[in-house]
Amino acid sequence: MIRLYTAGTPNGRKASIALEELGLDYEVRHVDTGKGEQKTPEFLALNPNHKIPVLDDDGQVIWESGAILLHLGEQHDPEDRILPSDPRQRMQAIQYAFFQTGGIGPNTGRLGEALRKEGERNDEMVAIFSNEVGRLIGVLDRILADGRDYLVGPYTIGDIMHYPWLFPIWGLKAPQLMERPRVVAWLERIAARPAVERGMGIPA
Ligand SMILES: N[C@@H](CCC(=O)N[C@@H](CS)C(=O)NCC(=O)O)C(=O)O
Repeated sequence: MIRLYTAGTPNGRKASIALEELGLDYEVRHVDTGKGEQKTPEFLALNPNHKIPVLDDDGQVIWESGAILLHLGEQHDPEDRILPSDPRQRMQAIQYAFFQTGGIGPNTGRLGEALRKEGERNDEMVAIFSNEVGRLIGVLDRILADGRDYLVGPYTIGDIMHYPWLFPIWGLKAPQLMERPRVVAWLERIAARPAVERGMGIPA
């Protein structure tokens, strides 16, 4: 029995995309972070860091989106749909997952916060995070420059980790992204996957 505690945010969607790619049966528990449901004693018993996503896989509780995707790849992916069994490719997939959690994730998150601060918008912070997001998109562009379809070559957790964070930047047609046609083409390939479309819609 797999249960996903999630919300309609980029980190939550990484987990639902991975579950959909693997075709697993799972129950969705919507955690309303706007109402503070992630800070209830029940939720804190699952994740002391009060954040979604959390996965309960038959009693094993896992938090941190990267750890959840790695667990799903290791335990539920006999056909290498998200985590290659080839050791070199597997390590590269893990590398790109780490790269996302230390790169695009926090910097896009902080950029969003700096932009949302109405009346007290900190232009210096906006510039710092915006430049860093642009630089990281440039790194992705360099990785894709040899014509590979996905970050490792085959589609992996490394792509899944990045997509939901880049999706809103793509939607805004931000120049840092639109000036990188290789990165846009990579996002289009990911977007065309039916499991990605389903995963992005969870929770409904
Ligand atoms: N490093 C965590 C970040 C998770 C995270 O930031 N979740 C946000 C939603 S996208 C959240 O639950 N925020 C509620 C809170 O901080 O109280 C991961 O990758 O899972």
